[in-house]
Amino acid sequence: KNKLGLAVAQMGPVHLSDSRAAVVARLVEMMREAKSRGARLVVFPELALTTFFPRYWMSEEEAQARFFEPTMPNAQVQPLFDEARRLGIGFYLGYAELSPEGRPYNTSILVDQQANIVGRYRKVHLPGHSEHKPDAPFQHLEKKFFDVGDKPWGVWDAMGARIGMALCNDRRWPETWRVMSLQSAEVVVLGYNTPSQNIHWDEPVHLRMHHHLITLQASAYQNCVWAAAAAKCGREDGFHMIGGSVIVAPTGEIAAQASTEEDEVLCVNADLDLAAAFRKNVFDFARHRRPEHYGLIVER
Ligand code: ING
Repeated sequence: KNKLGLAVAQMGPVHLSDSRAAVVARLVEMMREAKSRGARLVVFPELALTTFFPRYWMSEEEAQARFFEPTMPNAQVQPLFDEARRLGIGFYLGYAELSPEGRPYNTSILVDQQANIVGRYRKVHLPGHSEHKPDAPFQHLEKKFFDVGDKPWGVWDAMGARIGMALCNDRRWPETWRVMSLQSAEVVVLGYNTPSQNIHWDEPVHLRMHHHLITLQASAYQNCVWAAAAAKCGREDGFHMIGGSVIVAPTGEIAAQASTEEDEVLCVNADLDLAAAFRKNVFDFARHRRPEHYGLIVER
């Protein structure tokens, strides 16, 4: 059996007053629990090292000075890399990246069981706005603080599986998933920070969780992949974000789901062969896809 011990480490709130050292200690604690429960890969959230700072108006210079990582790894996160190597467990980590060229990205990395960075992804779908909305209860300034990613979604051979990475809003777009399943991804891992309140219209709060779950379940099924999604959630300095971290099977069924809005580890012994039946029949891309009729999707 082709099995992958797959864990999601959901994070509770990270407040403005929380140091990176305190945050990394929480990540190390959850990495240990994931390992003890048989995980070979643990998924941490988007922007895991800091509070969700795009909710605050500030200059790009201030944001970069306070919330971005100029190098990865660095002194603050080194304990996480050291623990990963000691335990022999791989991980996905979301953080705010200052690239070597000095460009700001909302980034995730895939780190293998020897603590080598084997993959890097820079968020393509940046939600929110770039102008100040002084009347809004909070901002969502990803379009101000981050550049659009410079590469499409990739898939890497690591931890004995073909692993694709995405970030938060990406999960709402079918193209994200198809680009990875066309590269034969077996597992898609992603972190998210999803405010429960919509600042644009009075959206019923239950819809946040509903859309989050149907998106992951449909996408996992339609692309024959395991999906592992890690929230950073709860009230960060009073601003609420949804939990609902999940591991979804290629059947579209939820295999594990968080029940708190705090630090919580989910772990599933994912059978990677489960997707084979769907790839061989319903979603045999070679036999059934008709790209000659899909052109509109990539037009502007
Ligand atoms: N957060 C939210 C997300 O896509 C959002 C923003 C929520 C956009 C709901 C549209 C609807 O989950 C991030 N960080 O992308």
